[in-house]
Amino acid sequence: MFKRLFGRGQDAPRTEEEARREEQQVTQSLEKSRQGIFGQISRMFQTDEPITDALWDELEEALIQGDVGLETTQYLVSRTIDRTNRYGTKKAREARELLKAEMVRVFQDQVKPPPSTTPVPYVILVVGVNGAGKTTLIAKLAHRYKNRFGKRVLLAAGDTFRAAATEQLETWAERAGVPCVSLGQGADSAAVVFKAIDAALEQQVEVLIIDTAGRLQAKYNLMQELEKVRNIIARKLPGAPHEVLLVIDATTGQNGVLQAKAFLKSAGVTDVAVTKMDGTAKGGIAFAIAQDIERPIRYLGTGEKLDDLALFDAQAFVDALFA
Ligand SMILES: Nc1nc2c(ncn2[C@@H]2O[C@H](COP(=O)(O)OP(=O)(O)O)[C@@H](O)[C@H]2O)c(=O)[nH]1
Ligand SMILES: [Mg+2]
Repeated sequence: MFKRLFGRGQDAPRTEEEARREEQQVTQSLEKSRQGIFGQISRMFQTDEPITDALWDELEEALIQGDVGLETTQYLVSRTIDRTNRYGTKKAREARELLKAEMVRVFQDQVKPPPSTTPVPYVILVVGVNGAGKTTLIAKLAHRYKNRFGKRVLLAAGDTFRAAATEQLETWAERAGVPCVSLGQGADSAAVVFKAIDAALEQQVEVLIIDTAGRLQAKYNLMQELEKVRNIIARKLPGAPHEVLLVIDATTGQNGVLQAKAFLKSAGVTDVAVTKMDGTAKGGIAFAIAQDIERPIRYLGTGEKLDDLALFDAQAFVDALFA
């Protein structure tokens, strides 16, 4: 199960032990979801009761309550009904695995094949609204690349808008033991990126991770700025950024997904990270994200510490919801 990773970049290889540890983190972070709606769904499909229309209605209602979203819910329910009809499934218990398989498929529809080579420096641009968890995720990624894979990592404090944003990244960089390029608050974020790429080339950095601003009050300008930053990166380093990671806070629900959609075009999003899974009972938001954003979910944030990061594995995620 752990071999089927969405690995792009240099973070793909995991030992069995690492995979197991991350699976435990995910299972723990979904505790609230299991106590809520998903536990209820799991129990609905644990009985030997015959399958009835009422069961499907109940499932539909529960999935919507679990923040799976209307469209994805209807898709999941109708596909599961089709399968049970096709296989002549009679008992609720027997439909459980069929439902889970359809849930896994929602995520796998977005999987892309990994590239054959990894560029150096591998540039990751991290985008998302304020408070989504960008800076924390960058610290976790830096920690992961450096300490688990021994990569030379550099951070760039591209969120020059918010007071203390650069200091926050610098503090995290120190904790993760990686250098950080910063020009302070109010600096031109393009200048930060320029300097960071020069430094990356000079110091033979393998992974450059760039933080960005996320203020939505001036949405139009933010998108313009992200586009500008992306163009500057591309001009300085053809082919970069190699990964544009959109960070979405799971606790913001459907509204958060809607906000996140604004980034797709301007930022050229390639992948998604879902943070604060540990802080919500509505883990179902991940399905809505996969279907609405139409990008693979690469990471789950499972807490506030450097280690609280898991590679997203569709099967492990669904198993954890039903555990
Ligand atoms: N519980 C929990 N909190 C998180 C997670 N990721 C980030 N946070 C918290 O969310 C808040 C905002 O994070 P930050 O990285 O500053 O967001 P940014 O504005 O997008 O850079 C901070 O208090 C973080 O500690 C997570 O996976 N779980
Ligand atoms: Mg930040």
